[in-house]
Amino acid sequence: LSDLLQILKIGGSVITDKSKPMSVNLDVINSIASQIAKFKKSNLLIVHGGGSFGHPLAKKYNLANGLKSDKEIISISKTHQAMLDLNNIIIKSFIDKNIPVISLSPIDIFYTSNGRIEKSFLDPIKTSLRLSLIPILFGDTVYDLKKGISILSGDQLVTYLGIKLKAKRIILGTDTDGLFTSDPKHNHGALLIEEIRPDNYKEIVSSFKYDPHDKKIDVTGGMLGKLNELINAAKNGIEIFIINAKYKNNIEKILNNEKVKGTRFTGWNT
Ligand code: IP8
Repeated sequence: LSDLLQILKIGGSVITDKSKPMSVNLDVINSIASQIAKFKKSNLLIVHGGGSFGHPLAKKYNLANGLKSDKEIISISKTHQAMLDLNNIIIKSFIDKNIPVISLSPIDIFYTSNGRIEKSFLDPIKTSLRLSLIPILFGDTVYDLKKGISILSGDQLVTYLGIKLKAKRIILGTDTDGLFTSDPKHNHGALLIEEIRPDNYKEIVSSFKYDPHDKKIDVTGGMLGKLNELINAAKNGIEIFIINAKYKNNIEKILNNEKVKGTRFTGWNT
């Protein structure tokens, strides 16, 4: 069962409008739901990002760096609730299309230590998958053994779950056509990196720099953070794709193993 598991992450910039706090791209959410509704096999797990729901609040209260004073306790409630609100919109859209999803909150499942997952209780995820439900998790506020509170990104989640649940593939649906040599939205000379393999990944990682545009509202590390998480999963033999989830039927195609423009990590064992 588990060797066929596919994990799909839907980026916050796909499903929300990052320029406006608390705004969703409902057309995109509904389109992704319709595409997933056509995917008839089970063994799918979905994670979504925070976009304009989680990130502005997490940044305002600096939650990724822990809790500074007891007065800020309410910021945890607000940030987690913002993620539940976004999750609820997605869950509703999926259930409207008859997709058997189940929402699971990471704050109930994971503890981090200095921002990295330290403990987890995966039974609810495993049981959901066994019943052919599609668990939907999200980037979330989580309790941290060292800092009190932290932000667990969807990217860390998918790589951790990919490795623990022995997923076959991880698919990252983003708002660009894959991983580029620089940000294609701000640099016309940016080139698509088509394949990441054992012989070229080190060179690619070291050529990457923090992108100031990306960092502005994204508290969990932007593209470089994403890349480092993914290399970790690729080294465990998981095949990974970064594709544009806003483009037509890309999600449907990739789930069905059809070719889609994007970046592919071949998956290898070191
Ligand atoms: O967008 C972050 O999740 P991400 C979630 O996957 C919050 O990094 C609460 C900011």
